[in-house]
Amino acid sequence: MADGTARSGRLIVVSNRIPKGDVPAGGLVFAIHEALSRSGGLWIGAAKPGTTVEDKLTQIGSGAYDRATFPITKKEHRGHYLGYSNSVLWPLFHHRTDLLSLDSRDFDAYAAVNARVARIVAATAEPEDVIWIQDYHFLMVAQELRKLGVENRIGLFLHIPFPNLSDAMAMPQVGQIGGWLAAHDLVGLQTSRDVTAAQDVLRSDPKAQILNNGSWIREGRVFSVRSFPIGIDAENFAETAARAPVVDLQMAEDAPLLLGVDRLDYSKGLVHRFDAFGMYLQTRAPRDPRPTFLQIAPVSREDVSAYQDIREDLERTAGSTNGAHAELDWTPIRYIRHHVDRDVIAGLYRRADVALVTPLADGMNLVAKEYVAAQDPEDPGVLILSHFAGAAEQMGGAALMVNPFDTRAFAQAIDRAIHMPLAERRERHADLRDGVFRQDIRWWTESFLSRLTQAPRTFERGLRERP
Ligand code: ADQ
Repeated sequence: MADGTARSGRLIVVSNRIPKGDVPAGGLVFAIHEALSRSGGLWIGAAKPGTTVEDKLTQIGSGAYDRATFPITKKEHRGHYLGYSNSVLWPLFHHRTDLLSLDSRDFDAYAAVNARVARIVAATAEPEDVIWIQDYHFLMVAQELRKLGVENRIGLFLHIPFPNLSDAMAMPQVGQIGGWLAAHDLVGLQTSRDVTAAQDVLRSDPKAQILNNGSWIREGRVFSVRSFPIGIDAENFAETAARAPVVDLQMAEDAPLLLGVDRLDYSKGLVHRFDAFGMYLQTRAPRDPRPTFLQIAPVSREDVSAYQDIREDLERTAGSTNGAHAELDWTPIRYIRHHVDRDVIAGLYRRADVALVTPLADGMNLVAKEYVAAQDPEDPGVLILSHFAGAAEQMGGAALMVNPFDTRAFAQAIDRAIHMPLAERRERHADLRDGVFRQDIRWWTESFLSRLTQAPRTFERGLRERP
């Protein structure tokens, strides 16, 4: 195998999103594309919601690997994607139980879609194929596959945080989580904090037991829960940033640029970030060059009401901060809601003096890593990072860490970042860059897949050993 993992079968990846045409660089979709390009195999994702469904894949691409979609109805999309995935699991896994919207019909749709995906995978998988399920949309697929008698190696990677036990208890299906996890051979999480949370949930499951080697056993099935912090294609991103088009931001030469790049999501802490910047503006030395904070945040999941609320909150905050501080020739906050091309973003990262990556909860946050990769090592900018980003576990030693809820301290961190001497910037950046380049996307894929392919087949042994 080109990636050094001992696999004789194909790699089958299941994810909700699947690119219909060219694969956009960056993010999860790109990571999957990278993994499959090197190993070959099959990528299965959701088709555009329609009216009728059959247990059948539609091929949408071939080459180094095949791409195919499974069908889903509009009604299922509402229940599975907008409902259970994004109005139950997403808020709950991001500590926002206040935003839960429970409806048993949504869970029924979630279970039905997961069962269909499992039937389709079962029909196509050969015994040696390795199945890799991505994210919270498909937590039940492995369990359904096991019910169908599929004994292939199955891995799950959860891109978002794992909920702590008290948050998990807000979901009616909390008692099923152990069974969902145990159907995999390997469950990958972003951080060791997530692994601890998962272990707490498993400890509350009377059927699950931890083994001496740290693996778990549940109803005769052995599985492991480990952290595999996702990375980026750092080399490629650094190159893109270095030759990115220069955008004329119409700013004074010495004016600092602060940058935020996020999907518009309540987990990203955008209102808290705007508030902290507002407080910084109130307290900054009047003789300092006037800073610009550019926030790029395209809307996402607009059909979910919590997302409409955050958009209104954000626009109100930006408006009032600008109203209080703007001058005829200066708008402190520039807020862009539409999509910006990736190479333009890479150029902005390189140009930015400070990046604000300050989520209230985040599985990892790739923007933190992209920003570091994009910097000029000779004159790097400063990463302000929230303790609540998964990235904090790897980058917390060298980034400027903030608690986004503590507005005053956050504002002080902005001031410190803007005035940080070159020697300190270089030292912090060298440390961050080393990690981002070492633990990149290839490292992530290989660590997960080699661990999965070596997972002990204890279930089979267990069966054979039975009298
Ligand atoms: P996301 O919540 O989508 O991902 P993130 O890790 O920041 O969050 O990845 C977003 C990606 O989209 C980055 O590559 C970024 O450059 C890009 N992006 C963001 N805003 C953009 C914009 N306006 N225009 C163009 N591109 C933009 C989920 C989890 C994260 C986890 C990832 C990967 O929520 O915690 O890091 O999966 O596992």
